[in-house]
Amino acid sequence: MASGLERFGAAADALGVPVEPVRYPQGTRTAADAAAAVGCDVGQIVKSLVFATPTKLVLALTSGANQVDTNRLGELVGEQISLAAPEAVRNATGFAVGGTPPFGHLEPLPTWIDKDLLAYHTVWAAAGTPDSCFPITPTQLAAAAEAVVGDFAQR
Ligand code: 5CA
Repeated sequence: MASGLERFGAAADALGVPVEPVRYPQGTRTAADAAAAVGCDVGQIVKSLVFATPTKLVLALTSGANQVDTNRLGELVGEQISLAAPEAVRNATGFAVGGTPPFGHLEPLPTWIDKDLLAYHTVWAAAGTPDSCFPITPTQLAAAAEAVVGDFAQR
């Protein structure tokens, strides 16, 4: 069984998105862990958060500095949302919570991206494992994830 890192690399290749993941033995399971490992602002870390509606799963690429306002994101999605169960995340994306990458999933999910991420030159997202991240420009990230830009953070 290929590791999450290998599977994400293959999925990114298949999408034609060049990625250069970096492994951090100290771990990158949370946004704070990832920011400490990478040495960047926590706001530059991309949290790939899967939410469930009554009918589907959706993905919210959220700045590590922000919490999702589920009412605001639900309005954008057009349905009520709640955080998906870890099993649902793994089944839909092929990756575990803590290492879920922002694209390259088993099934493409309707995706929104936090507008605050667009303020950075470079952001860092999980590369398929809880000890890896890769850098990408927010514009490239939005394109690769086919994400809609939205304002859904708690203010
Ligand atoms: N590797 C880091 C930085 S890229 C990372 O994946 N961060 S994350 O925020 O996208 O993933 C951790 C997130 O997983 C948490 O913010 C939380 O929303 C979610 N999570 C943690 N535990 C659970 C759980 N039991 N059920 C559903 N989601 C969970």
